[in-house]
Amino acid sequence: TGVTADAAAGAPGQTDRAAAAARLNLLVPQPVLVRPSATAPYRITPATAVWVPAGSAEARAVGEQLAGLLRRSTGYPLPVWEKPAGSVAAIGPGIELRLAGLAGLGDEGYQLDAAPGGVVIRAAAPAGLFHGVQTLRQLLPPAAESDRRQPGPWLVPAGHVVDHPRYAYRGAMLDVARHFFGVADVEHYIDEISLYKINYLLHLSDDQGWRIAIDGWPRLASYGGGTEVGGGPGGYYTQGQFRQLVAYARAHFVTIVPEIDGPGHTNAALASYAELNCDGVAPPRYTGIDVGFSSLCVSKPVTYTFLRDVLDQLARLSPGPYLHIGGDEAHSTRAADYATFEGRELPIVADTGKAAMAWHDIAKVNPPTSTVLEFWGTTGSDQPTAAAAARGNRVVMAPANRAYLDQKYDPSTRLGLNWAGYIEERDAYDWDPGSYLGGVTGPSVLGVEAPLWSETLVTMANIEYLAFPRLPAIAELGWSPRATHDWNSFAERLGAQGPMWTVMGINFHASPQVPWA
Ligand code: TNX
Repeated sequence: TGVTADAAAGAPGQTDRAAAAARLNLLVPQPVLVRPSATAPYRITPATAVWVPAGSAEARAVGEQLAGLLRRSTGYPLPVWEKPAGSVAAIGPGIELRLAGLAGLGDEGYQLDAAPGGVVIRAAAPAGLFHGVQTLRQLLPPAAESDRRQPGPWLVPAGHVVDHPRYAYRGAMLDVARHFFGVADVEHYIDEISLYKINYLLHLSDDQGWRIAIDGWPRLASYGGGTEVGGGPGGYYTQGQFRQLVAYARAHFVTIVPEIDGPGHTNAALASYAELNCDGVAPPRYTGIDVGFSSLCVSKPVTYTFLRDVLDQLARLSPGPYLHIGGDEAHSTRAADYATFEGRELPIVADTGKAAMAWHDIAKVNPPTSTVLEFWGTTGSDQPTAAAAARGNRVVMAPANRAYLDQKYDPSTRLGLNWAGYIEERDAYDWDPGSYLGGVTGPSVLGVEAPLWSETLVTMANIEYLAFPRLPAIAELGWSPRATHDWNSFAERLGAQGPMWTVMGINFHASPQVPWA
């Protein structure tokens, strides 16, 4: 009996059950522990409810997201009900999200149990419930992700999953400066990255565009935001729109880390305000793809007034712990000036109450140990970064020849650049953020990031083509225990994501290295 015949008969058959059981071993990122059980699967039916703990608006919102998603494809009512506080009795039939302390799983960890009577996801905090729900989405048939009613049956394989992240920081920087992407696109990307338990995002300014309205400096957005690579119209977020993005990210347990790059990568700001230039002359706006030609004026007091205004406002708009201040490729700033500049900017960040994040170029000025360094190099050694790690700075690993989503897969890839090399799926997966960089191991590693620079990207489909399937590889490096690292296992589990991406309309690169289901 095939899937269609089973579904038509109304009862799940052997094929559906076997497919469900298989899905338990096809998760990305691989959980810490997966134990299948021999019992029948749980079947979502018209009687299924989603239960949430009383008194947590955040947990309730996670339940509403799940119910909303599954109502579209199942056509079932899937009401969201609060479970009375203190009640321990089994309830059902349903999917229960339960807030409960679980030793050693942290705020992002969760435990998922599926049995014929229902599914329970337990976590210490709403973030863990959210991540557990992402796992549940992969346990259901791909058709569950459809926005139209599908036949089912909706089987969740019986089993036990215990899970928590290897690293706290799992980023997916999106460059909205080289080409501007509006709120709807960024929200769509948040949907896609959060399915893989990515939790940090966003690059907001560069030579080609300034993308956030700043009170007191209106020309940054209105003029500096008014173009992009290739000369298109560009755009920017009002502070209201930025708040909307922050809230949307937060509802997906993603933290926005706004990046305002400096002293280089600043032509859009320099073009907007003549006084920011040492010679007092504003350069024209820039729509090419060179790097390293612009610099804020290190000696002028107005430079720091400008930075304080920008960073103060961004700090108030962003609830996360970090402000990213760039610091990369300052080829037009003399070394002594670079040190002076960072020596003035880092205390401004500290005054906002946030910790600074910066590209690892900043390691050479001995930033305070609270500064998180983002490593974008392509070799396994960098003396200043290793020295900073030895002093106590933490490092996010984004080696360009492994983690840069903007690099081409191979010479035939039409989008992207190739200065760091070609990155096929296995290159993106087969490295260890915990030992890649000499002297930066163990607790020095805060996590990973998969930057997506947008020099060549114009549409959401362009973004998806470079991010999928490499983003899930970096997500797994950031989440899964090192002991589970195995290319063959990953390739098979990744291949099983294909049908779901097709249902979701994700324009992915069908890497020839992956056995697509
Ligand atoms: C280098 S690596 C950059 C970006 C470019 C990218 C293109 C780094 C911190 N800066 O400005 O967009 O290469 O791949």
